[in-house]
Amino acid sequence: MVVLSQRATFESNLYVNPKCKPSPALIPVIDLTNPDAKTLIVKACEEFGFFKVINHGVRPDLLTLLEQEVTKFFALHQSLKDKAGPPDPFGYGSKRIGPNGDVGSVEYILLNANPHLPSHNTTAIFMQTPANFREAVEEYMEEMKEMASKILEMVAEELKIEPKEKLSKLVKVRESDSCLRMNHYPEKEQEMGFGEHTDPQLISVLRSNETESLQICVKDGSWFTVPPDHSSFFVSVGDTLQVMTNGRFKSVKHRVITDTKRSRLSMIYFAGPPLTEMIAPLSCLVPNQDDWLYNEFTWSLYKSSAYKTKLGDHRLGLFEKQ
Ligand code: GA4
Repeated sequence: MVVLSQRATFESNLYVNPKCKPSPALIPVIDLTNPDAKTLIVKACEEFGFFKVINHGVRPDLLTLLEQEVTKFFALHQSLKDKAGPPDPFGYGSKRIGPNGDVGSVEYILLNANPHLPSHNTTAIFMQTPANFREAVEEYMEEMKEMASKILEMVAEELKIEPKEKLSKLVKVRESDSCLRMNHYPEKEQEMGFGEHTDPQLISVLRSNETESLQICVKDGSWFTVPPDHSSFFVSVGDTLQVMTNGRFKSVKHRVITDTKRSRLSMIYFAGPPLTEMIAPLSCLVPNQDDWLYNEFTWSLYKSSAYKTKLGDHRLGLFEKQ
């Protein structure tokens, strides 16, 4: 099944590009219960680095509860929210994105999704929120971990990666370095909410309300608006999976533009490997190291290098083989 999406009328600098002809992009829709899902996922990762997931099995009441609680949090007085910031990188942040001067029309909460780390759930932000919010966040993180692992397992099966848990276990293990981001973009004349970037992790699982704000960049460099779908999830390929597949999958460039009609709420789970994990093209996919497009690195090194970059930088550049 495919969905027709709209060509974005805005380029990164927010000026209308008169050369943009309206031509539709096709965003693959993957039904997780479809026996062909793994083949379709791999095709989507190769063509777009992006797809939509339906029949995901996540309880709608959990999603509603979480959304209500997050909405309540963002509705608090600014001085209260600021007590949970500035982000380091976890915590509450407003307008500033990352440590290197990027700004956007957004406020957010970034949480560590590893329940085994001492900092987990003890951050100021968490201690100030009601217990049912904290429980919903915990449960949501578990659901997202499950979904991300399931998708990675399907990828491994389709690509005949042995053992088939090779990718999924990076997310499932106790040491997995994943995080959860909740973003609130105020309703506004079209402005950059979150500038163009790729995600550094393996894959990201996104859910949002019905705002026409998310845009992805396709192979020919043109931007398309992703038609929103409140009941589905959207999955994007991150830099780490691009490296492990030696560029067969591409991490998708994306950005968020504020919606003129309503504010946008989004939640993204970034599925990352353990900090000590060595990232390199998988030898079962690319047996000859001479064919590797990237030098190997630990996730910890890539992450610290990523945090020294600006949002729109080509982060993998430093790790590409000459
Ligand atoms: C992009 C993906 C995730 O939102 C994030 C972001 C992180 C941050 O907001 O602190 C970064 C950005 C993201 C990549 C480059 C650096 C780090 C902001 C920034 C300028 C949480 C992540 O892991 O990388």
